[in-house]
This record gives sequence, C-alpha cells and structure tokens, in this order.
Amino acid sequence: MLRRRDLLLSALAAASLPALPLMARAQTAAAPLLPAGTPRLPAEFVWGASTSAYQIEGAVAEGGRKPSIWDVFSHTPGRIADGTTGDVACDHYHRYPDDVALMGDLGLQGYRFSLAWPRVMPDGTGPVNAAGLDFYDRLVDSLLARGIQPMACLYHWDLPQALQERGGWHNRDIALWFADYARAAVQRLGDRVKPWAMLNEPSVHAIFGHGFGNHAPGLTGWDSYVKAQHHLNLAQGTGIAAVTGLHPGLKLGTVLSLQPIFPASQDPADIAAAARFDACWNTINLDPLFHGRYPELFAEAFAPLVKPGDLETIRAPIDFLGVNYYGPSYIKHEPNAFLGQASWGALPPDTPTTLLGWPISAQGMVDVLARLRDTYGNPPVFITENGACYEDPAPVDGVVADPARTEYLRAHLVAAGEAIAQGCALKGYYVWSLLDNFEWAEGERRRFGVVRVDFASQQRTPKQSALYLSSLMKAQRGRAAP
Ligand code: IFM
Repeated sequence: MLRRRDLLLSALAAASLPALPLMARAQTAAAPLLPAGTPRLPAEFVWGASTSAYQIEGAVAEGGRKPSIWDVFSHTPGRIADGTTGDVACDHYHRYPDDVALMGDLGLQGYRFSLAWPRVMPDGTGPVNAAGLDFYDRLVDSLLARGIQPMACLYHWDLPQALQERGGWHNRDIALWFADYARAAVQRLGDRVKPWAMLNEPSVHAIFGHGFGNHAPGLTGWDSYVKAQHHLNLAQGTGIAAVTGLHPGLKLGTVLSLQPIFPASQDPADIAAAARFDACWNTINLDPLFHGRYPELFAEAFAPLVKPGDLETIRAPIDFLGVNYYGPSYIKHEPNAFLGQASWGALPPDTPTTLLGWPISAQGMVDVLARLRDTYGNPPVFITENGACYEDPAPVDGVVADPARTEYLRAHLVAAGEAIAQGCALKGYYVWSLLDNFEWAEGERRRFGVVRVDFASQQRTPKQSALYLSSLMKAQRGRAAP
C-alpha cells in the first residue's frame, strides 16, 4: 500500500506544477500588476495553515461540549444556504491525528486553530470542562511531535449559547467572562502554545452577526452592532491582561480582517460612504488598539458605551497582529444601509473575482501592510488567513486541479515578499484554509481548502494548491520531505 508521502509525491508529479499560470491576475483600478514569478520570502518566514473550531471539528455534543450560537443558528431553517450545519463538518475532532500527519507531510511549519469556548467552558462561565481541554492538549502534542508550531485563537465566533442568553456581546460583563475563559485555556496549554490570538475578525463578527444578522447570533441594526463591537474590543484587552505572564515566552496578539476600501465611483457621496465603511471595517479595531481612541467619524456613536479605563484596556500592547486578507471592497452610498449608510457597489470593469464575487488584488495586501507600517507603528504581523473560494472539480487520478486558487496564492505570496521588501514587519503566512469546511452562512457548498474534503466519506485529497504550497515551503525552508 502506498504511504501518504508517496501519494503526495505522485500527486505532485501529476499536478504538472511548472505549467501553472505565471501571469498575476491580481489588479486593482488603482494599482499596477505585481511582477509574476516565484514568491521570495526570508528563511525565517513561517509557513502555515489556518482553521477554526466550528468550521472543522464536528462532535458538537461530545466530550461535554454544549451548544454555541452557531449550533443554534445553523439549525434554524433558512439560515444556511445549503441547509448544512457544523454537526460533523470535517470530523476533525476524531480525525485530528490524520490531519496533523497530512500537515506534516505537506511541510507546514505553523498551524493556527481556534479553541471552542463551549468545549472548554460549556456554560460560558463557571467550571472548566477537562475533557474539552484534553482534546486541545492532544492536538497540540501531535502538532509539536510533527515539528509544527501551534498558534491558538481563543474566539472564532462560536460563543456559548448560554452566554447569548445572558446578552452575549451586548452585555458588558462579557469582557470579564472572556478573560476567565482565556485564563483557563492559556493556563493549561501555554506551556507549549506560545502565540495566542484573542479574537478572530471582531469587526466581521460585529457587522454580520450583530448588524446584518446573516451570521450568528442573527441580530440586526446599528445599535446592536455598536454594542457588540465595543465589547469585542474590550474583551480583546481584558483577555490580554488576564493571560499576560501565565507562562514564559507567550506571544499575545489578536486577528483582524483588514482590506483596502475604495469608493465605487467618484461621486462625493460614494467617497464619503467609503470613508465610513473603512472606519467600520478597519479602523474601528485598529484605532483603539494602537492609538487608544475610536475613529473620529464614529467617536460620538461609541462614546456612551466607553467607560473610564476602557480605551487603556483595549490599547494594552500586543506582541503581534494577525491580518486576514482576502481583497478590497468598493463602496457606495446606500441611504438604507445600517452600516454608516454604506454598502458594496459595482466593481471596476474587468476586476477579477473569486466564486463569491470577492475582488482579487494581491497589491491590496501590500497596501494593508503598508498602512500598518505607516499609521500603526509597523507591528510584527502574520497573515493569519488568505485564500480563495472556487468551484473545484472532483479528483482525477488523485489530483484536484485548482489552478485559479493556486494562482491566487502565488500572487499573494509574491505580494508578501514585496511588502517585506518595502519594510513591513511581516513574519509569516497561514493559508485559509487547510481543509474545505463549513463556510458559515454558505454551508459546505463553498470551498476554501487547499485540501479537498469529501464530506460524505470524509476523505481528504490535497489539491494542486496544497502541492504548490508544499513545494514552496520545502524549497524555501530547505526542509527535506519527512
Ligand atoms: O471562513 C472564513 C473564516 O472563518 C473567517 N475569515 C474569512 C473566511 C472565509 O470567508
């Protein structure tokens, strides 16, 4: 029987990597094409992959876990496009040994995963569930045994439902609840896991989960969004304070979704709407975190929630910033939009997009990193998510051909090298995602993985994009295949 490594090598040969398109498609109306070619990144650059608990673990009622807001939401008829839920997802809870072995065979050096709060503290507060932490303990040990450095994220949107029933992110006490949970997790795992991210994409969670309502917990409106956003920011600060010093060598940070925002036209109303959207998506997190204030455009809206000391708490220094980058947005004035009367407008003609209609621009990643360099003190950054959703064909002879995703990743890795050459403190890159998974409101029908998951059989097949990354990772790090 062929070993997994032999399967990978034969798939690599069959994938005809030299025939990959060399021309970068990434382009914005504002920026020229980046040079095509092979990404050049420093030897110490960390190459990894990202996932999140609810999107891959399954086993939602095992090991003492209780429901999260996403269990409730995904089981509500009409909420998920294809009617799927995270009940099983990639069954990673049971299959993590094979998944870690696959990561090792691909040559990953880093793996970013999230802990499910409802697995660790099923009621959100109170007793810690030892069995829940045991799962992450085993996962961490298997990663380390394969030479893969774990990066843990404490909150990737799966709030315990019990806390939602106490007001969730609308209840200011959540900053204390989060601190207790963070302390329990870091206390147990921080002897081996060093980088810890507090939150994943707080602005996205606030906007979609608490403003548009198309994500859990399905709340809507401006006031709801503002409350959730401030308490998310506050929890990021209380979390850092709670875990600081629990173990030697901890690296504490948080993860933001950042993107360049362009007006959809030169109409002054669209230009103003784009500025408001930028404040809600980007600077609502960046300004308090690095400058200790809310963006001027929305300072008044947030003021009633901000108590003495809050901004100092949020501004607690971090060791790294995780940046999730997918592409830019083009924004128009929309009088009825809850989010600062701003909404997504038309893309410039011929803008390339992924299957979700998201514009592609590798240059945008350089721009985001340059903004951090120029306006926010050039913090050490990891790209903690970057990837693309496409319709993938079924495997042929063990190979899933995903040339568009492969090209997307190549162009963004070239951009990563470009950002470093321009003085940005970029330290590593984690592709989103290791596995096809439960893509929130889209369900299982929308795939971001570099490894294909057949959800019926749970079979994993590395796609051409995984093999491409694998060849780069091994070449750049001079690592021999395991
Ligand atoms: O799947 C999500 C992830 O959970 C957060 N960032 C964006 C990804 C793609 O939509």
